[in-house]
Amino acid sequence: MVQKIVLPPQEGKPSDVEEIKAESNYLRGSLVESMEDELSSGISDWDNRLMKFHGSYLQDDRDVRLERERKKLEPAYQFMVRVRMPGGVATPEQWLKMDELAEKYGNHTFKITTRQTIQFHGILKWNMKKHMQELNSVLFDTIAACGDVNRNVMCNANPYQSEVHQEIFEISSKISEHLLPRTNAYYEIWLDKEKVVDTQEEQEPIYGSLYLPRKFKIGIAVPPANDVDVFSQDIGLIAVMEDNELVGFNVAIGGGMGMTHGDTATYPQLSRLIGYVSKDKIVDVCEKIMTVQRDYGDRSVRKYARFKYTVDRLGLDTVKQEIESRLGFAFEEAKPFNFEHTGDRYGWIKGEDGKYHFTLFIQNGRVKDFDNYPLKTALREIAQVHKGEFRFTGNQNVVIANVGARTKKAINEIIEKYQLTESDNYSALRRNSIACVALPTCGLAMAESERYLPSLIEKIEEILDNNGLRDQDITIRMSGCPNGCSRAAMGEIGFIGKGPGKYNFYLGASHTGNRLNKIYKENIGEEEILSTLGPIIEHYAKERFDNEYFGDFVIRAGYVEAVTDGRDFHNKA
Ligand code: SRM
Ligand code: SF4
Repeated sequence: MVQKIVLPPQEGKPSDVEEIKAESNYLRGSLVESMEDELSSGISDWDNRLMKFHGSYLQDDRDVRLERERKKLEPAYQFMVRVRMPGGVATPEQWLKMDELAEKYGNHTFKITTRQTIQFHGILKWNMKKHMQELNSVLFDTIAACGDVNRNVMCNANPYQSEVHQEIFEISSKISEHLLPRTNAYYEIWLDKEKVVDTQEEQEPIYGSLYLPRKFKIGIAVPPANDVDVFSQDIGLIAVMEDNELVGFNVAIGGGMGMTHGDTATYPQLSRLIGYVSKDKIVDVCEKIMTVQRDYGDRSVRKYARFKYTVDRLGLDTVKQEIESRLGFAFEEAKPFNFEHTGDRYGWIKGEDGKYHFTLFIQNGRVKDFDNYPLKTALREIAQVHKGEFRFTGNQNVVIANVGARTKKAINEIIEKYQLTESDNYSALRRNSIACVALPTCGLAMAESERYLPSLIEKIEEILDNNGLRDQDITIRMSGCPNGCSRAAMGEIGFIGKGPGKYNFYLGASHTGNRLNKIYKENIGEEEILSTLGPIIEHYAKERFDNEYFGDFVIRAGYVEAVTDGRDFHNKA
């Protein structure tokens, strides 16, 4: 029986972003004029807010910010562009275009993100339109890759369950398409498509003219792999299989990682199960859940506007009832499932269909030609012979997927030529590491992340080696600020930037992604990180149970308390 309920109205004056959206004429604003303005390489704050809905941010190179300020120059403005890529799949042709665009307009690198897509950095305003158009020439767009809308839908990148992966991928694309904004603005501004004459007639049937109160994220996991961190999503879908066939999904709602230092009313949260639905209903289920957030999310204070706070404010049961009432049916009881890991499995694997798949570790997702490691060149050569596809993982890695036996030989030669399997020698800790972009491009970074984590891991590796733990899988994640783009609150070891060279240090998330970590030490630098972590790792080496993960051990040994509800994240023991 579906119950009708009446939710309380929202309070508070709408935030300035609500005003920008309302007056944007369905995300157009004055973006055309701003992009054509030759007086500045930047755009107004107002337009930058709208730019996000088009998958791009105005940034500046923070490495030269002070120097330019001293010289009374405007910041070194440049744009970041994020591709919309539901399920994280690109053809070799698309890869080659991205490789080319990074050279032509970007900073000669691109970044595989924690949501299975690609980001370009360093694009100058004058090149933005060409960049967008060339992306479009290989059927990529950037619509809704950022902004107060549903973002890139993640899906499991599991290479061996080929048929299920294909179906899950198709479902993630369907959800993404269904929840795309309908405005023509993107096509007019970037692709020179004909202008809609009467925009009043243009409708956003799902979003309305104010879109959502905040960003919204959906991810689909296929047990036993939780490589999309399903409990960190606004909607986490867990595939349910019967006799190796997908039958439906367990649905979890209200996860999210962001918080603000010093404000305990903000916290990372895990999504919580509300039940099971058959697969034919899943697109509708996602739409109805999202519309509850559209109608009841906080549009007044943006830091309290994510769906997780709506769920916690109204109560899980109330929100579930409201969703059921909009759907017109009730969820079935959630089905049993079991996750084993959040990380990727590297190297070659043969799929059910006889095709081969190679998962390559890409440190922090950065694709570039490093000194003595020409990774970008190697992947370009692979794309030139590859006939399958590239799949990006939520751990910032890439799967060279669907390779036939003959092409496997050619790809293997390239792998060997460029020693791409060198990462086989890395510690399991490094192979389970994620770092967000942070400096120099991220305007919100308080500390380094991507540029620092590899060297910190090198030092932790010495401790691991001394304790015989080089091959022990431990997840480690670093974010340059509390927004948590690396999902740092779900790392068995987590670091969240506090200031230059300083981090809050967290311990105790689960290896399978169903528990948050908890602060162990605040605002510490490298020396203290190592002197604190060293004895804990030593203790773990000596006293762990068979197959006990590090995250579980630190809880059993009393270093931190287990956090299974984000509202306990800040509680002191
Ligand atoms: Fe993120 C904002 C990078 C995944 C939570 N994120 C940003 C911005 C755009 C900074 C800004 O607003 O000015 C960063 C751009 C940096 C740069 O220079 O490129 C940024 N986020 C990233 C990426 C590229 C990190 C990475 O290294 O992979 C990831 C892109 C994902 C994608 O392809 O869509 C990325 N961001 C995440 C995740 C992880 C996830 O979604 O699974 C989270 C935590 C999950 C969540 O949303 O709760 C995340 N990003 C945030 C937040 C905090 C949101 C909140 O609830 O408070 C912000 C800030 C904001 O929205 O105000 C943010
Ligand atoms: Fe930037 Fe913070 Fe996200 Fe890192 S976690 S990319 S520093 S917003």
